[in-house]
Amino acid sequence: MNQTDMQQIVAQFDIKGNVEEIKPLGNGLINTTYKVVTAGDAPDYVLQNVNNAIFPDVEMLMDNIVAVTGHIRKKLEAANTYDIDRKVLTFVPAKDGKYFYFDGDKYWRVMVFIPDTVTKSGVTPESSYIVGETFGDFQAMLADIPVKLGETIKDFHNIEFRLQQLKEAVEADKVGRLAETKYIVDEVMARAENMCRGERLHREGKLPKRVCHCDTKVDNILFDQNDNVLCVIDLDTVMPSFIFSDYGDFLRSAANFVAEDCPEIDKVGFNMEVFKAFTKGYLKTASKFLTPIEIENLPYAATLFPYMQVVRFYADYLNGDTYFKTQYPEHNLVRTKNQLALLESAEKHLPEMEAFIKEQLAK
Ligand code: GN1
Ligand code: MG
Repeated sequence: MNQTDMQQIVAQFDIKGNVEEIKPLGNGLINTTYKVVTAGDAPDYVLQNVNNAIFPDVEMLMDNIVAVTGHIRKKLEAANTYDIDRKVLTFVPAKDGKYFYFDGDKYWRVMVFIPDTVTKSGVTPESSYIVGETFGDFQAMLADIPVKLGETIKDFHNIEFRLQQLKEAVEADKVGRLAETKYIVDEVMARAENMCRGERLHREGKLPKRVCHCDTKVDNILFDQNDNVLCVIDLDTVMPSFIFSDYGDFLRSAANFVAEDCPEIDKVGFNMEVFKAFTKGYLKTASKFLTPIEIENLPYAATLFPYMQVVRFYADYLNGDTYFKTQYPEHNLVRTKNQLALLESAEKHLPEMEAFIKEQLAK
């Protein structure tokens, strides 16, 4: 797409100032992002093309995001917070009042660019503590949002649904990969009943769904230049889920000693230092609204997400790699084995996790 086409898209939105330049920004894997530089004192903007193949209902997605950012803004205003425009994202409506513009092919949205920020990837115990605190606070601010959000990806973190998808993949065995890897099915099935605990508790009315971020990584936080947290970004997967989503998925990605696709499976392991720091930060901000059942099941959540990723990666492997991008034929199998090893390691640490959480709450 050339500058003139992009300028025309930006012109559909209610922005201030004259556009000088539109250039690529960041390196997201799902959406495509640009920075819109304006002349003089007007703010700069972020223009984003929302991946409609992954997010089928962009209108619902933007309704969610506008509700969530609006609610957070009100909370920050009520608390007399300083510098609010740097602590929550601000989306700009299109000229027709909608928060997106469809050009006949792609969906676009615009938000105000927050200057002088830093993003990080990778974690240390210190950054895990901050991320725990930040996501706990994010959930706490949204605990009383008055609207019901939509599910931007239906059944995204529903393990019963993910197991059903795996069963279908096993039955179809589309590309003949089952025979050699069948032990993985046994590993999955042996744990299935226990892992569906969250869905069961929900049906029994004992476990609520709350607004969760559902992609909790340190990369999804903006920091200022002095390492203070400004705000949570990448809100496309914000939707109703068990709080386990944010707690468990962060640990899955951050508390592994190696990357999720590291083929040296003997190096995989659950890092209790990261677990402790993250949990400490999370409980600091989240324990005020969590129920006893939610707290009691945090260690379960730390095992649920490696388990869910085993189920999703393995199903994709059996289906012939149609969902997750792969760089070589066995990539999804390597990821599956890696996450299975992480699951086993986390399971061994369950008693230690439980003891740590009790100790924190007693303080
Ligand atoms: C995908 O795109 P990324 O890496 O943020 C996936 C997550 C998985 C993750 C595993 C929309 O997230 O659910 O946990 O890969 N996102 C979607 O690497 O399916
Ligand atoms: Mg993401």
